[in-house]
Parts: sequence; C-alpha cells; structure tokens
Amino acid sequence: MELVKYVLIFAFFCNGNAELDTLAGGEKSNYTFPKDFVFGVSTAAVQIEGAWDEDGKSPSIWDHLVHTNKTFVRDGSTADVAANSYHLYKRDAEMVHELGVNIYRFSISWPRVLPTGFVNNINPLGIAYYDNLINELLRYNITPMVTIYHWDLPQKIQDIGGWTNSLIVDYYTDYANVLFKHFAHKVKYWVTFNEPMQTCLEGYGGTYRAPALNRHGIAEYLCTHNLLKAHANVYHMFKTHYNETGGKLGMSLDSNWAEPRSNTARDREAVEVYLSTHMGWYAHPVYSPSGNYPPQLIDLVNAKSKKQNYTRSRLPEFTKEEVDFIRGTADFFGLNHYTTYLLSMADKEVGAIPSHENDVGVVRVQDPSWPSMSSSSWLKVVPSGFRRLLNYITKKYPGYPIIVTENGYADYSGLDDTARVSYYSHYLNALLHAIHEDHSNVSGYFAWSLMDNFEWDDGYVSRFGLYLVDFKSPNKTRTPKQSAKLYTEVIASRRLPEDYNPHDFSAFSSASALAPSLLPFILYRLLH
Ligand code: GBE
Repeated sequence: MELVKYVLIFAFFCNGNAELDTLAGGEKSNYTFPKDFVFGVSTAAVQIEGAWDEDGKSPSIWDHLVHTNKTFVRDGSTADVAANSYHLYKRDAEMVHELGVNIYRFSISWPRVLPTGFVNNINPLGIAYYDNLINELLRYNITPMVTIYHWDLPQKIQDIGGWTNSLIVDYYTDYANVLFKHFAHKVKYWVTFNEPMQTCLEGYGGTYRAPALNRHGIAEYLCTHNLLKAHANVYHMFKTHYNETGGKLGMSLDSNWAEPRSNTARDREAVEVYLSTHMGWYAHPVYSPSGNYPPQLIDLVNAKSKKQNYTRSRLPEFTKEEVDFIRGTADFFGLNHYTTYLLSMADKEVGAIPSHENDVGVVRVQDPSWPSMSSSSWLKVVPSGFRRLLNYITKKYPGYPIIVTENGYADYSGLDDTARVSYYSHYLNALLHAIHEDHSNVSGYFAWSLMDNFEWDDGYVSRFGLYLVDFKSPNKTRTPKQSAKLYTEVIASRRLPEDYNPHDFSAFSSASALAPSLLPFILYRLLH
C-alpha cells in the first residue's frame, strides 16, 4: 500500500509539473536578516475588534452580510465580539511587545470612525479608540502601520452602490483625510487597501466576500476602476498635505505564486496570463513603468466583450491623464502571500459568462502531493513559490521595496502548533534566499496573524494566530503558541534556528493518514 502510494505520487510529478522540482526555498543555512529588515505582525478590524455596534459604530458590509445570511460563515458565527480587541487593545500591544516585533499592522474601521460613512459626523469615541491603541504601541516603541481599508465598508455606503459608485473616490478620500489629520504625525506606514482583488473580484464579482454581489463580468471591473482612482487620489493628497510627516504609503496586493501545470509553452503562457491579470490587474496601473491595466487584460476583456455583443469593453478605460495620475502612486509594494497554484490554459469556456474568470481563460489547480494539513484547504505549503514570487515582483515592478504585509498558516487550533512553526521556518528560509541569492528587494515581513481571529467565511474554525485566543472565555484569554516562540527567536537572532532543515515537511504529513483521501485526486490526475 505504502509503495503504491509513492509510485502514484511519483507518477503525478512526472505527468504533472516539471518546473517545480523542489519545495524547499533554498539550501544554505547561514543567512541572516539584514540589519534594517523589519519584522511585524498583522491583524484587521473586523477580525479582532468586536464591539460591532458599540460607542456609535454603524454596521459594515461584513456585519450586514453575516447578520442577514446565516449560512455564510462555516460555523454560523459572527464578528460581533471576535477577540474583543476593542476592549483588550492594551493586551494586544503587550503581546506585540512580548514577541519582540518592531511594527504592528492593524486596520481602522471606516464605520467606527464615520458612522454615516461621511465626514459630517466624526465619531469621537472611534477616534479615541485608535488614538489609545496607537499611543499604547508607541509607549512600547512599536511602529504602527495602518491599513485604511481592510474590507469593512460602511453598509450605508454600500446601499448607494459601494465601490461601483464613482463618487466613492471622494468619500474614501475624505475618510482617509480624517485619519491623516488625526494620526499622520504618529503613524509612519499607511496601506490604502488590503487585497483589493478580494474586494472587487470576490465581493462584487462573486459571493465569497462581502457584499457578495455576484455581478460578475461587470462589477469587479467597475469596483477596481474606482478603487484604483481612490488609491491614487489618497496618495496625492498624502504627498501634498502630509509629506512633512515622512510617512510612507502603499497598497497590499494578494498574490499566489503560479507554476505551469505541465512543461508546455501553452501552460507556461498560462502562468504569465494568470499573474498579469490577477496581481497585475492592480500592480500594473500603480507599479509598472508604463501604468494602465495590463495589456493582456485589456485585450482579453475587449475580445470577449465583442464576441458577447457588448458595444464596448466591459473593462472601463483610463484616460491618458488618469493613467499618469495612478502610475507611481506608492512608496512600497505590499504583498500578502500564502500559497501556490498550477496553471494551464483552458481549452473550453471557464467560469460564468461573462466574468473575469471567463475573460482570462486559465485553469488553476493545486498539486495534491504538496504538503498541507491546513484547516484552510487552499493553503498548500510551497516555500519555493514564495521565493519565486518575490523575484518576479522585483523584476517586474522595479524601484519599489517589497514589504510582505501578510504570510501565515491556518490550523484547527492548539498551542503545540508544529505545522505553523514549520511553515514560518520554511517561508522565512525562502525569504532569506530571495534576499541573499536573488537580490530581491524585500525590506520587511509581517506574520498573519498576531492572534486567532474571525477568519471571514471560515469563522473561528480556521486559526492563523501566533497567540491562541480562547473564544469561550469571557476575557478572550490570549496565550502564545510554539510559533510565537519561534518568531521571537528568529527576530532576536536574525536567523533560523540551528536545527532547521529545508527538506523536512513532516509536520504537514501524517501522510499515511491523508493518503487515502488523496487517492481519488491522484487517480483523476493520472487519467486526464
Ligand atoms: C488574507 O487573505 C486576508 O487579508 C486576511 O484578512 C485573512 O485573514 C488571511 O489572508 C487568511 O485568509 O477555492 O481556491 O479559490 C481561495 C488571503 C481562497 C487571500 C484564500 C483567496 C486566500 C485569497 C479559495 N483564497 N485569500 S479557492
């Protein structure tokens, strides 16, 4: 039985991906993190704060979604209380300090600061909460990094179209201006948007993120169009009015790495099509030397729209002035990265018609032999993919330091989180190799996440924290896991532990336990 399993896995590799010959991110063991390299931890307002209707806060699109659609979240939970950080922020700051981390990335809730969505009513208690948190961090010498928008639009703004309403460029700019006025003298790092692709593609084009609008083929493009303009507008406002604060501003894009499913020219092309139409959808307008949407996306949506009898492309056009206004509007490239996929060209229509997925026309799968026992089924452990992605970004979008604003691993909870320890070791090893061997331009790394939290549609099932949160206890007790200790050790020593082995993936492989459930996939792969 064991033998059969290995023969099948071997056969899968021969038949499948020829490029990714090793999972390891690199062999050398003596690399250290550069002196000025910064380590951080990340969280987001919806996921930790709770207090969803306290002290004047109005509902966000996430409050609205999980309150009205009771089956949306895997465990039927809500973010009403979450980790209760609205009341426990002092403990949060203390944990960041305990970890020895230099920077804490958290997000500000728009409906907590502006309950109407607009600046006619600035909530003093909302401002006070974030002011207290920032002061608490500064007291410990921790640098705050603020995400201005981590998915929680005021529902009142959604009611008038949300990110598909072009006036949101002004609404968002006004909101950001309030934050800069109150906090720019204390906050040196700003992220305008966390993972805009999740907001637009999944939230407006799909049902996987709020507002779950599902108007695919149209709304994801409209949302992106307004969001990119809003980002650029805020960047220019920041540089015009707040430049003397010395603050840095950027965007955090989510990107998987992609490998060709087979070693054919067509599948290698699928990789480039995938990267340029997903990460590139947001990166090309802001970070490429030429600006605008990636030419591949413009051509693909144009061709499909014509074929589908639309009078114009479903992808809105930027004027020459807008292209110039958006290009170069960042001080750093924020990257959220978790996993890798295998790509091939679709040989028939894929996805709903019309949709971004259908426009792009590639197929994305994962190799069932890649290690993972994660509670998040998409989270396969491929450290070499991280290294390759950092290289790709360095070459494709030169001139911007990369800050990895999120990276991490999910499990079903427990203090003895050996899989998470292994994940962080492998990904930090890949990062060290990207810096030292490939000269990737990376200046910081943030672990996702400081503590267990409300993992969106996965509720409290999937745990990403360095600290375990006991959600049943009245005071949401936080306890450091093994991974917290590893992270502290790495930060203090600036290197990986002595006993780290880049080829040891055993933490993910009660392989014999998993293998039977993998067999159908492997057989499927062999037959196709
Ligand atoms: C980030 O998103 C978020 O910024 C953060 O809030 C979140 O808690 C954290 O990661 C962990 O999830 O069926 O293969 O298409 C793919 C991560 C789902 C970006 C999950 C979508 C990762 C992109 C499902 N991925 N996500 S499927």
